[in-house]
Amino acid sequence: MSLSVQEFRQQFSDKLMTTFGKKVEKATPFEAFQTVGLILRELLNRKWQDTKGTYRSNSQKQVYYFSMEFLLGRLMITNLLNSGLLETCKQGLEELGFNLEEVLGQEQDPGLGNGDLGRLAACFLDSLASLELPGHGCGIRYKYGLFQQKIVDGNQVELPDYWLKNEYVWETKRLDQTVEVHFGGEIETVEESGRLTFKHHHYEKVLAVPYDIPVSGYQNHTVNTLRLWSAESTTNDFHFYSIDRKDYYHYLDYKRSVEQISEFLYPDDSSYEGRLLRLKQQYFLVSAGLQCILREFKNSYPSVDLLPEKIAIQINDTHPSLVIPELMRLLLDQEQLSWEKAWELTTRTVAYTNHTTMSEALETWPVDMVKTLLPRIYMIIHEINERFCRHLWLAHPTLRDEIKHMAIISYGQIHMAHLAIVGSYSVNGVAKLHTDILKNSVMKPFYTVFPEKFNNKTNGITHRRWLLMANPPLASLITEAIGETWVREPKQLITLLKYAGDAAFQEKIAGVKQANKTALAKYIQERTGIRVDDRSIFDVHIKRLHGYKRQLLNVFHILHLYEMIRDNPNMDMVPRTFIFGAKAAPGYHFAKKVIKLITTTAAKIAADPIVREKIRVVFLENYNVSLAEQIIPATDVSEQISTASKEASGTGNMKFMLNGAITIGTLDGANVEIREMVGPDNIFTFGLTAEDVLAYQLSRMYRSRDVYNGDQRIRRVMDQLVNGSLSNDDVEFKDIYYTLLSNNDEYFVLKDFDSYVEAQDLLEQAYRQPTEWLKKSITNIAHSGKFSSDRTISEYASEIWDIHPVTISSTT
Ligand code: 26Y
Repeated sequence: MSLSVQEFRQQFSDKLMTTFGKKVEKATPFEAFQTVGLILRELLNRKWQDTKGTYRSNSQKQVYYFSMEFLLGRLMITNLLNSGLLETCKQGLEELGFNLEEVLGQEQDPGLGNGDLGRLAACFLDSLASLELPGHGCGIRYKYGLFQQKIVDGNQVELPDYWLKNEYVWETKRLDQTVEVHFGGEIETVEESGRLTFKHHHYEKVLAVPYDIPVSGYQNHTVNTLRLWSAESTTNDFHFYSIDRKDYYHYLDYKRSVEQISEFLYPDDSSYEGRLLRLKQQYFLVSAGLQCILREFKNSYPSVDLLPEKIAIQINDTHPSLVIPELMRLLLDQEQLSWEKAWELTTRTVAYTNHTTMSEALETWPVDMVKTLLPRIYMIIHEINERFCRHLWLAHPTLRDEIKHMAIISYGQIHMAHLAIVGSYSVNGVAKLHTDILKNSVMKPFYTVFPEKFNNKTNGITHRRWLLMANPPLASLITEAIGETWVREPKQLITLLKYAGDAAFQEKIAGVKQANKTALAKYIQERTGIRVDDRSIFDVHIKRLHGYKRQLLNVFHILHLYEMIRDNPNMDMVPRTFIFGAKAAPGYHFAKKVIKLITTTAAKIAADPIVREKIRVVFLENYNVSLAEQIIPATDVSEQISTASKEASGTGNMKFMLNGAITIGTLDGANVEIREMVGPDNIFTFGLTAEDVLAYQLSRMYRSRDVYNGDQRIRRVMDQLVNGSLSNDDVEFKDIYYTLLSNNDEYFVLKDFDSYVEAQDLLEQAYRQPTEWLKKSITNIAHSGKFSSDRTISEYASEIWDIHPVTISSTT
């Protein structure tokens, strides 16, 4: 649907008047934003209807991506670009006296995710719609997203993220699609005409109300659905006006407890705690989502036997793994199928993606908790476990010693990853190395039993958001050189290789990077008051704060440079700006100390007239999707320095290379595949390999203290933590110090220090050769096509889901 600038202006002033009762001259930027949103929604609604209609009439197989997190970022720019209205809107708004950037800036980031796993889900939705694939998201509409981070006196302070305070223009409440979810109570088993039936009594009833967000594809007619569930109370079961008002007070308690369910997103990432409320959230999502899918399915198909032919359910980590027993429950108790039939349908419908091998992130729920909260679900899990263990005993006698490690229920805990593997037809890791670790070490016995289930799907990112939208000057430059097919077929970026050594093209690339750096420098100054040298190397480390991601290693390198510059103020080095952005889980003490260490180091350097000429450290608060979009286009060096084997994939690494940054990284996650693509000359790798790390963990032969004793540079750096030179409070950084020395440095920071410093030196030398550096940069961009989520999603579609593109026919 195309709209002329004239028509846009007309619609804008009409909508503004009908919605806000205002004339254009009086509208605030926020009202302008809402108004554009409403115009777009009307356009999207038509396509949305057409998409649903086409899927229905074609009896199309559809996939549902279940995830506790969707980190969408702003949607206005995506929707404008996808509808082909960006230019029209920009011009129209300008003519009306608004600035597009300012209007776009009004949109709140819906922070419905922690980090990579949630952002991956959002990239997947974009690729599904852009590839015209029938696939939808299913999640929770948290009232409060991930906390807003403020830095106060160098420390992280968390503030609530009430992202819904202004009406969210993209969502539509679908009251008519409400379903009930039941918690607690007891199960009565009765025999009815030769069949056991299970009656649920005295349960707590929760209403699940869906809010739908349209997911538009890039300049096509597809609009898929992201359905987010909100928990609401029912009023029907209470006598509000009873004489003693007892019922009314009960109602208030009940209402509070229900609304808690979709109140907030848990701010933990990679560290798991078995909290009752989180279990409630998980079941709420799963039960609401499945009931709704099944209801729609039964309206379209004669028999649930067709389920696996028509529907695939992908679970994003184990967080929604209760889909397995819940689907069993619906098929057994509601559809009256036999156990065998229900199990066959379930295990041919559900597929599981694993995102971590770290034991502290693997979910287990206490049996007692599940039994009390979800009594029927517990019975079903118990039965699945019995049958699985019996099968192992009979069919895999060589694994008899392993059974206790493979059981779904053991030592009073339910192991969700085991449940997910047993109950699904596909188990995938998110990068080659990660999948290999799953197969050969962490999930090895399961791989022996179900080799056919395991497969790899290396992650990807949507290059439309992360290049076309986040870095328009670079996108234009690429299009000028190789045409615009790369936008739909990112693999075409490879044709840029022929310009890698082209002086004129290099100069243009350098110009774009410089302009982006200047813009970021300006932004940093506005936000923090810090003036950074936009000619220095922009060295960026942005991601969640976690021990294994080793922000600490980066800080140690900075503190080492500090010492070197103090020793030799005339040291010849290229000035560098180290930029950090990271949120720490509120209860993660160590991570918060690392933030304090970064901010303290930043302050110390800023106060030192000699050192600050050469290095600067900036910590940008409240790192989120929108901030990433500002930083990544301006980055020279991408820090991807996790302890090898710990980062399943990473996706930031891909966003940086797509924007021409050079990676300094370990051979971990998708870094390994990036290196394979660009070749060892175009990436700086260092440190222990995953194999080394796993071997050290087994042999327990690593002694961090020996490294400390043997390397004077490390001693000098570490001594700064405790000798008062960083902080007057001499206990401030003691915990970090002892984690590394007394607790033996779980993440091998000291062990990798030397090779990190060496890699940083090599990198600096390379940077001094602009022609070579630009060649590397262009080579990285050229090879980034492989890391588009379009590639990832095409693989899921053909190898796991068996879904196919469908062109949406217009009914209007
Ligand atoms: C159980 C709960 C506390 C929990 C919540 C969130 C546990 C884990 C998470 C999030 C995990 C996560 O973000 N994992 C990341 O998944 C990415 C997408 O596949 C990978 O790129 C990344 O390496 C991995 O750490």
